[in-house]
Amino acid sequence: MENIVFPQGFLWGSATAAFQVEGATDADGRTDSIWDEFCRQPGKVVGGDCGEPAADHYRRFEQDVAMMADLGLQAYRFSIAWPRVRPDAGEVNQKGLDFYKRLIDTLRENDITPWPTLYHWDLPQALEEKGGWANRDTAFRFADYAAATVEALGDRVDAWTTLNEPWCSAFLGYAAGVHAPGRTEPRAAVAAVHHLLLGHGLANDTIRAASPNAQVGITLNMYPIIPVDPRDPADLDVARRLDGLQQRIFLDPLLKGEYPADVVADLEPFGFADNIHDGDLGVISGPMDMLGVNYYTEHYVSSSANGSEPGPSPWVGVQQASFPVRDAPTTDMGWEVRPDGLTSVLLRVHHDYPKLPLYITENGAAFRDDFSGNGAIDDVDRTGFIASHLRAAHTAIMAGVDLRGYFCWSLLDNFEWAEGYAKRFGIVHVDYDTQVRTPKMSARWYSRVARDNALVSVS
Ligand code: IFM
Repeated sequence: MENIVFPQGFLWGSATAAFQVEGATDADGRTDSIWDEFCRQPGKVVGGDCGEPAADHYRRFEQDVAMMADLGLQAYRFSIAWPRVRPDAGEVNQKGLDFYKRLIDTLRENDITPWPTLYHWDLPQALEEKGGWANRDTAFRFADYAAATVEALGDRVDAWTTLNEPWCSAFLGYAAGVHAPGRTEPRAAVAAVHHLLLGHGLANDTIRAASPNAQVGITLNMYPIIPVDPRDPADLDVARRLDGLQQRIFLDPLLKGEYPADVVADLEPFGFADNIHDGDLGVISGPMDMLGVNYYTEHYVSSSANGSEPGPSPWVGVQQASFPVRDAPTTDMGWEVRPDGLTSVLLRVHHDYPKLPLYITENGAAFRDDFSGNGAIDDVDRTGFIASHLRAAHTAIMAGVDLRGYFCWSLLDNFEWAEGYAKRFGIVHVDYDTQVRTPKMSARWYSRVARDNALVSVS
């Protein structure tokens, strides 16, 4: 038996996001998001199936909350769909807010802490038609949406997250074009970075004014970026640039009140600095109570194209980077299993930035799941993945990192964006034809970890 005990009060949860699980895309006044529109375009999403019925969570949330309670989960991280609350980015839609009221009340009745995120990539399509995140006005519309949401739900919520993984929204959506809205415009991508951060800052102010006792934070996806040859200046430079665009372009303005000078210089050809108005950095760097860290793998990068081909780079201005393949186990996403990288990112934030409480708001893995003869899914690989990452998180805590909780991604199998429904991240299996839920072995094991507040042997 391992003896890995987490600090008292450590929060154990699981996570989902609205468009990935809810379904009911035209119920109760919801209108299109950029993902509804993106999904209609042929070839954008594997399998072509998108928001319907997903895991039908909109209609089955009571059953799902009961399942979380059975599993002993203490918190549920979910996202609120902007196109439900302000359809077409227009007037407030009471029916949309009522859904989240019911969800939150059901969670609280079951002693599960609601942990909502305001934006997990589902921008109202009506705003994309006005320029999307490349348009500065979208940041202000986001603050309006945040204000309406907090006014309606603030008496029930103690922890708010503004944005999930703004890197994906900006670079995958506006530069690489592999996520909605599918644009391949580097100038728009770097404008989107700044406007997402501005939206965060404006929403942060709004939430703090309306709900002074609530904690407010943002969630970033973090990866150690490792040069293949640390003696090769070209590899080192690629790693610096990618780290700048992936991590520091978000962490520095949020936590230090300035953009990194090298990144601003790298992005000069794309007019990045032109987006920054006087006073913006003060708004962006407003006080925060916590930082969410999403961790999946490391990035191993080279300046030469040996290894994997560079391909269309979502990392603006780093066209020469390649991502060689190392000899390591990978998940069904093709991502290397690298638990030590989680310790590294937590230590990095701890050492390089002003200290604030951290939460792992996503960590988990897609693997191919098979039912065994007795109808169970013995997902040894996913269980092992989570166990190894919890060990890595614990190592960071022992080194002094103020890590307060862990949310496994994901509670339910769901819509994995451009990969469609083929990739399964859930600790609970969803049969998309019948909507039957089957907790996998990882769910039963994770349930014990949450109840014991300690890592128990994988068996
Ligand atoms: O499914 C996504 C989630 O929406 C955001 N973080 C990464 C997950 C796995 O790709």
